[in-house]
Amino acid sequence: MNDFRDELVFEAVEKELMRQRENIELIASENLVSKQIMELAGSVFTNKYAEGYPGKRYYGGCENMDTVESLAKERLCELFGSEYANVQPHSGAQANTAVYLAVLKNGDRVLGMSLADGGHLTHGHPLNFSGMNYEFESYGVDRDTETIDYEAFKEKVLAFKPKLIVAGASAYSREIDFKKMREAADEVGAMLMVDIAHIAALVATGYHQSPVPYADFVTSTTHKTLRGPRGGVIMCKQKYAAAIDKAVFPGMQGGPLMHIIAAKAACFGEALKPSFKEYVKNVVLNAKALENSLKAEGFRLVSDGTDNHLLLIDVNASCGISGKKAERLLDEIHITVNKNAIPFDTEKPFKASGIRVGSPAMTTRGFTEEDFIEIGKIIAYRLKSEETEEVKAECIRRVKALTDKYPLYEGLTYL
Ligand code: DSN
Repeated sequence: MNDFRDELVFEAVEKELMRQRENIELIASENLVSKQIMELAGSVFTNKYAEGYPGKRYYGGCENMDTVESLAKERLCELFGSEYANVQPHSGAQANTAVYLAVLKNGDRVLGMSLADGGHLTHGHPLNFSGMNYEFESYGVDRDTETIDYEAFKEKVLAFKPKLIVAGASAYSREIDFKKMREAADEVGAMLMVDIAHIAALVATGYHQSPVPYADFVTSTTHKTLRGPRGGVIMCKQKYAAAIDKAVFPGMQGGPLMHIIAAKAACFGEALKPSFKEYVKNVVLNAKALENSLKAEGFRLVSDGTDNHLLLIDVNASCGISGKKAERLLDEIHITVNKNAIPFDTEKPFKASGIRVGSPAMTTRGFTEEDFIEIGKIIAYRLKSEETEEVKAECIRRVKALTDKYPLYEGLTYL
């Protein structure tokens, strides 16, 4: 067997480990997984083909695959109170694709939240397969409140008469009322799919209304607030189980990533523990602390704040700079964020007027509300000051004081 160790690749991984240790990670869709999840994602399961489902595979030698996939499915159903689960989608986009494939024909009408207002590419963006293959119409947020206006939403449902409504978002900081969306869907006999990729952990632990009682399909990723390996899942009513399974395999994917499914099983096991509920409670408290800190520093926040794990900061209105520039300025002091369009943005998406920040990763690392208040102050000092070496050095020193308090992956090295 090849025992050559590819130093070029391992060097890059080691540098990434250092970057993660040194940086305050505020990208709302990222997290820091446990050592067991990293171990499973890099386990011998990566060697195995297991096309099919537990008990019905197209390859021999799948008994251990069946064990972990069945465990992942059972645990996911227990975590969310769902009737059925498919844990094979390679990503959230694949999970959404599979639902569309299962219940739509090309050209069918679908209503989804606009990307510009906080939705997701796969919810009907014209440059995405969803917008290319189905007749999507979009809903958004109200110009004044920057939150979903459920009356306007219902009017759109009644006028457009979609076959499927897609709820959920990737940059929306307020609670979503899935019950109201179901009621609107029922007016026209539409199905409801809810993509909880961002808020999955909040839903699982009772910190956000659950869509499971109301939705025909619930899709998610496993690597955001849920803190598992990169991947996707679909939950649905039992009556759709066969159609969903068929859409995932053979409809859209071949062999499942069994090493990732093993890690998903462990992730759901972790999320079922009481300590995970405590974690999610702190995610929400920390996001609120960051909100308060930024407001005290005079920042304008989209929708004036947050109910969940993320915030959208209007840096254009607050500091007269673009999201792109804010992202760079913060990168330079070891705070990682992403530029993000805000509702009714006048800038192009690659420049944007906002940045999106979230609390999941640093809450995993152990950061407290006090630490998040300090993060808000550092962000304000950097973005509202002149771009000088003194300001930069002072910010880097304050970031280091925070990261030094919470060592990450102690003892780990790739060299
Ligand atoms: N890229 C993800 C996010 O950052 O929210 C959505 O797919």
